[in-house]
Amino acid sequence: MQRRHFLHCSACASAATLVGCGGPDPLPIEDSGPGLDAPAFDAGADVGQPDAGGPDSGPDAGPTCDDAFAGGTMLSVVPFVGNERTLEVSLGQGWDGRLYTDLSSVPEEPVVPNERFYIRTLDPDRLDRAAAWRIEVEGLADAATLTLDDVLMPGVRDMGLHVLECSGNGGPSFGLMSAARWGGVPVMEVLDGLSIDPEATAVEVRGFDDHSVPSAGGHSTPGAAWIFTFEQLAAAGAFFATEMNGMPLPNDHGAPLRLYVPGWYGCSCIKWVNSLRFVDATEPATDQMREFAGRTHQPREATLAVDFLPAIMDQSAMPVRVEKWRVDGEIVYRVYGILWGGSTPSDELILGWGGPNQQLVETCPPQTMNAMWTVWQTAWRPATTGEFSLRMRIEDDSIPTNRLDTGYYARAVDVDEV
Ligand SMILES: Nc1nc2c(c(=O)[nH]1)N[C@H]1C(S)=C(S)[C@@H](COP(=O)(O)O)O[C@H]1N2
Ligand SMILES: [Mo]
Repeated sequence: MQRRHFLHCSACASAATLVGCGGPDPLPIEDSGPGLDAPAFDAGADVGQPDAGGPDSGPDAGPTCDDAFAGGTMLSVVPFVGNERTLEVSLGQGWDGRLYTDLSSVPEEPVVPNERFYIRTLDPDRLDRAAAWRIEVEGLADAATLTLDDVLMPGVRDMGLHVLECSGNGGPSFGLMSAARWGGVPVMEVLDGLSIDPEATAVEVRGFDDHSVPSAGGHSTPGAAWIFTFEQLAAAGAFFATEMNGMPLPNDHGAPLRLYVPGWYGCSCIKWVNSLRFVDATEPATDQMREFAGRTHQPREATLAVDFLPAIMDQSAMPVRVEKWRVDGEIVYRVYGILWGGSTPSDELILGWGGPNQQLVETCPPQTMNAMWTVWQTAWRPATTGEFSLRMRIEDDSIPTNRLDTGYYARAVDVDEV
């Protein structure tokens, strides 16, 4: 297995610039771009990536991909078996309100526009938006009421590109996962402005969570709150977000203020934040932490907040789109996917499709940071027709990939022609 022309393939140029590896951002992030509505059915040398004209596509861009698809024709997109919901309209109400992002467009558009960003729990109908927003400081601290101006005092700034995944993102409904550029204020700066008692070790961040329509079957329990030690917040670079993709935070995503904890699952990223309660190590875990204990892979015996592990996303990967191509009279499948999460990420990523069948995929830019997802792709030539489960694996065994290794992110495709 060779690692050829990594960093230079055209599909990678936009992702590279988006994570800041390749000069100015060629994609205005508000622009929804051509996405899959305008697929490159007849690809020329550039394989139809929409970033032509970007800084990496000029004559000085160095060698381009020795592309397995150059001169070929894309015949179709091969649907995943047991296809996920990708409606991109909000469904349900209140706690059960959902919008599933169509992940197949991530290779063209790694930053998801606000109106397509996944939603888990819609804007609470009982939230009074006419009243001034207040954040109560409670517990082991001098009681105070913060207004948005207090919280924002040090100044809202760019907090970078980050992927968010619901811990309940899972087949067949992959799509509770998106990435955006966030703006806000680091949590630790806000805490620095408060008088916190010396015995406090952690803070419970609570959000408004009152909806008139209960969750069907009691699936979601009321009360959105997560407890973090100060060290956890500092280490993750947690921030209070007020902007998303250069726009004010949308109501469904927690306006006017949400917590964002880079690298942690979405369930810890409390929306509509209205209370900061300081606690010590005797504090029990919140209802929300218990509701999501299984999905955030907590030890069974965890009852106190301090017994909970950081709800981080281990490094994971999944195919997001499979295309069928004809190149030089031969059928070749083009598999695109994403790679994200982990604190010591590796880009040695392997696609397996049953038995001993496996090959290294091209990941670029190398996933040296865990904040944003990375796009990978590979030319896949299954030997026979039939249904195949495409399963990713990280080569380096020292990297924790428990969820990935259970087959959680495997996607099946039906190959009708080889
Ligand atoms: N107040 C409140 N915050 C919340 C939730 C909620 O139900 N209420 N859901 C959490 C869950 S489970 C997820 S995955 C993320 C989803 O954020 P998004 O809808 O902006 O994508 O918000 C989190 N914050
Ligand atoms: Mo979630």
